[in-house]
Amino acid sequence: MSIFSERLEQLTADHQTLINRKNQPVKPGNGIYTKWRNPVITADHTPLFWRYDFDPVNNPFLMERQGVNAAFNPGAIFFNGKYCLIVRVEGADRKSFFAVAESDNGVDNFKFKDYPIAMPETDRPDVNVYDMRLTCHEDGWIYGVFCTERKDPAAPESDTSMAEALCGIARTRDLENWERLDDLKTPSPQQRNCVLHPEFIDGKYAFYTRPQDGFIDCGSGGGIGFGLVDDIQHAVIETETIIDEKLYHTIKEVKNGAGCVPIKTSEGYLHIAHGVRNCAAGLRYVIYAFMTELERPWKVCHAPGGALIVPEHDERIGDVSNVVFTNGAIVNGNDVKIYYASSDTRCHVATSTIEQLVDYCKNTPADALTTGGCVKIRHELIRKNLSENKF
Ligand code: M1P
Repeated sequence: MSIFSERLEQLTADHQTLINRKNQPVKPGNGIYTKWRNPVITADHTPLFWRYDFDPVNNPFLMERQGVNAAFNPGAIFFNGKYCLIVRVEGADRKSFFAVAESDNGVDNFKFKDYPIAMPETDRPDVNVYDMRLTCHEDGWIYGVFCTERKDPAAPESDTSMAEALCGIARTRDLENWERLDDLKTPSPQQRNCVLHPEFIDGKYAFYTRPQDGFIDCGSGGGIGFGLVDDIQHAVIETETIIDEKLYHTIKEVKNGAGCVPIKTSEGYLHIAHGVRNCAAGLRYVIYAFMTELERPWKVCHAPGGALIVPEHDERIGDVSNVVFTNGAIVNGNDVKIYYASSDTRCHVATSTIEQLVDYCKNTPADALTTGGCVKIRHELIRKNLSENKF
């Protein structure tokens, strides 16, 4: 058997095994959500025909010609009866692109469509695009709001790393054909982690934003912002208000950013976001939740302290270690599937219900912001449990 044939057989068998592998919930979990054992998507899930040239004459060693480095930070939507993830696929060349992967049950057997999305560009070509949030808007379109990154035009010639992040906007009706709209303009020089609210507010489009002064450091950006837009084709936010600020000695001490599209519940909008703090090992990204009022989705009404999801076990390691990040969730009836990525490398799912997540938001104590305050709250819980003779 030739090297080519032998490798082809093995690669195909391994890929089939991976795609068809059944997933399992990790029990008992924490009662808030259930993590699932296997990542739902990894770089290895991308089709072999994206990576290998299958011509034995041109490629006798069946080498990988166009490697895929990572598959992470998926936007999510339930579309045509399928759980669809629009995954940030990162090539070996560091450039990310979007690609749709579908599953019947949302927890395993995700399969990529044959072609990645060829996202149309504006007059300023994107150097990199990533982290799409998908909003089914009441205007009838599906919007994809994502980060578009280009070299900072203000960068001195010697600086080959200064970048500019802005919010790109595109819309579709079928997840295949996309119409690119103008990038969002805001008072801030840079934007990342923008999310389009699914409903009009006072007849306007509403965005959650994350103003930032620099590409990495959000500086005076302050936290998750909110602003209104008249014309989605030429979107401009004149006034940006911080609705969930970064805070000293919390899980969002350095920065935070909106995650999935807010989930409407009878008790308010449920937001699942990310918070970042600094430590000797570098930045640590965790996922947290909060709720805003139904009538005023910019007003926080429940803010449980601490993190909802943290990187654990293998999740802690990857290209950018110690990171969990979410930009997509799918709601089906009461069931919620939270898609999150670990360490900028792979995608996972955690399953929960609206009931559980609302309970979590309403009944988890807020961060007391001091050790004394936190111990007091914990004492109350212990006293209650012991006095009721539960143990
Ligand atoms: O590397 C961790 C994350 O960093 C960025 O998030 P933020 O804008 O809050 O710093 C994003 O680039 C995200 O893609 C990445 O996962």
